[in-house]
Amino acid sequence: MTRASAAMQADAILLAAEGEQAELYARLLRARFGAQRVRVWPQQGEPLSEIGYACVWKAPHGLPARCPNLKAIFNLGAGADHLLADPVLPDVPVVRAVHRDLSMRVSEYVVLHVLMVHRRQRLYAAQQREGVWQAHAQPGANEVTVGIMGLGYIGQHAAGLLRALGFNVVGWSRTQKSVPGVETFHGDAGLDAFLARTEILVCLLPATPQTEGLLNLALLRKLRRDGAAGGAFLINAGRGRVQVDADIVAALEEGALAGAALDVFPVEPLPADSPLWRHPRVTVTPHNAGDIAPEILVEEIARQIARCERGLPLENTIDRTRGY
Ligand code: NDP
Ligand code: OXD
Repeated sequence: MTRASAAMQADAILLAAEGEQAELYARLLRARFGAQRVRVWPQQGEPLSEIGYACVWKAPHGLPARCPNLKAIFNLGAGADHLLADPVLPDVPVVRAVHRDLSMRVSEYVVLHVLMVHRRQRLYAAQQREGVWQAHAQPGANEVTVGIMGLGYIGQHAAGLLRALGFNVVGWSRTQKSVPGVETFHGDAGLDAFLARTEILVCLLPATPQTEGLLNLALLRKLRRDGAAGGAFLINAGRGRVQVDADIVAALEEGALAGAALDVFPVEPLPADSPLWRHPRVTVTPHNAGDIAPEILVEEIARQIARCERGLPLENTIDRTRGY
């Protein structure tokens, strides 16, 4: 068999996923494609030359390179930073998770924490613990500005929901974007103006060499503190490597930040000795702002494999030069 025909015939699917959903993915893939066609890491056995497609989430680096006839890699999430860090990643299309279901779930997290800030929920919870009945002035959502960093698929979805609740929404992206009802800024040149307008900063950026460490003390000091929100707040549901944990703590201590809700961290799980765990104005969640429903993603993968087999280009592929 020639190399080209071996590649054509390779249609087995490798699943290499970390986490509690790995077994569910294995069941769903077997049900959708047939047990014969699905190999589950680390029991996949050899030869890997039969593998045409790999479905991965935090898989060991080097594994895709062992599949000589790979046609595409499906990342089981939106952010592909772990996969792209594989130094020997084969030069095949990498498809990431893009679906309204995922955007909705991450947007729920964003809206939840924007409203927690806006409705002073931390203050009322403290009052309840003390049996204190006291109302505080409540501004309208239209008096508060939420700034979204990352106006991609998820950022634009969250922006639409926040607009529907009446918030002023501004957004920042790498390239110029036009989003209905949202004042947009882009690039280094637009960053300071975006920050000066923003009271509640929502980060929905991918981790790339350009975004690494962006949420540092110098940046947090540029947020608007004297608006109706009563201070500046940070919500990060993008990637942990975009933030500098020690700088967030410093910003909280000096008053540049009034509070933070963090779903992602440079080191996950968040180390037990991190001061963020116990900080009274920080909410920590275990990187679960949004996972796409595996049933939906497996159907998406099936749709894309069918495209690939008809010779059509794959959708939602990562641009490796941009890094997302
Ligand atoms: P997209 O790729 O659709 O959007 C990324 C956005 O970030 C784009 O607007 C892009 O700008 C912008 N961006 C990238 N680099 C820069 C930069 N250097 N400067 C300014 N803006 C930049 O991604 P999604 O919206 O689908 O997802 C966003 C991220 O959310 C994912 O990468 C993932 O890391 C994270 N995520 C986290 C989850 C969680 O559970 N916490 C769940 C799902 C996703 P431009 O529009 O110009 O390209
Ligand atoms: C993702 C995630 O990128 O869950 O999808 O973090």
